Amino acid sequence: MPLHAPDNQITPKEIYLNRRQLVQAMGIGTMAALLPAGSALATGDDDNKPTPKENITTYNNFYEFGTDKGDPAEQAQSLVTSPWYITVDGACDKPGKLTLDDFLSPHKPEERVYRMRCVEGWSMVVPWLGIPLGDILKRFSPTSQAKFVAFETLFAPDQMPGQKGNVLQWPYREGLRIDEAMHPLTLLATGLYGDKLPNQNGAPIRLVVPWKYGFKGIKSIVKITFAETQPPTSWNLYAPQEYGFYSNVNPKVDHPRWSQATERRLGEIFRRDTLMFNGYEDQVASLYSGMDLVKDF
Ligand SMILES: Nc1nc2c(c(=O)[nH]1)N[C@H]1C(S)=C(S)[C@@H](COP(=O)(O)O)O[C@H]1N2
Ligand SMILES: [Mo]
Repeated sequence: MPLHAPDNQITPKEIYLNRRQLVQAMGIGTMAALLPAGSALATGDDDNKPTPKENITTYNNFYEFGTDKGDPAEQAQSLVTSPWYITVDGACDKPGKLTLDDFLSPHKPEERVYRMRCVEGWSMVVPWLGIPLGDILKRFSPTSQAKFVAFETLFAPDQMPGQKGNVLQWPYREGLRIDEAMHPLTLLATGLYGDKLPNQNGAPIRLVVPWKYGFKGIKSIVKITFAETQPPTSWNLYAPQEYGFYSNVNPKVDHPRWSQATERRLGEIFRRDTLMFNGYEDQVASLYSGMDLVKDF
């Protein structure tokens, strides 16, 4: 079965917790809203209401710990997150190998509530704790040759049982163009809901890029490289026709196996329309002016 499948799981728990939503929908005669993609119902005021922590920490993609949504919460407790080292190298004047404390000091994580959207068609609103990636990258004095930034997750099959198989090429890799990496919305997250990052969400440090599909948000990062050319990424290596390098949230560019027009918030029943750049169009569209977003998907 190919990794990543269209989201169609509404759990009995979610229906139970959302009887209000169901009753409202029945009241206006739209039981059909349960079914077709494209019939988004939930919009408006609740757009940025944080998703319950329970959903954020039990419905995960972290294939190093298994391919089922519940696997990371169960299995990632074996990940040793302290001590933790991050190597920063490549096209920069001050490369270094740092501990997490070195990395974060003197920066202080701040709270940022972001909408997040998985390519599978589920979404959530996460109160992250994080530091703008650009603030951290500047400390390493990238040179004018640094056109991209490449990231790698820990490779440790003894701690990450999924790495004993080869569903993806390990270590997990991701990349951004340098202007995307420097954009003030882009974070290195160290926590959520005011607490440190749970292992299943990518402890101790992971990338958060809210206008891109979730898989760009590489977890448990151990290496950051300033690159002169576009770096290889795990999902693009796995299925280049399904996952481009940019992977901007775009309801008009369908995944070859399913529509990207709508999404379902974790903890909710009804689907909502997906917005261009996940609703961050005003902030990020200028990064892509002049690009063909169908070709560079
Ligand atoms: N190392 C690593 N990072 C990863 C993944 C992964 O499998 N391994 N999955 C990605 C995908 S597909 C998504 S949708 C998000 C999910 O993040 P969350 O579980 O914190 O919601 O993590 C991304 N980062
Ligand atoms: Mo995803």
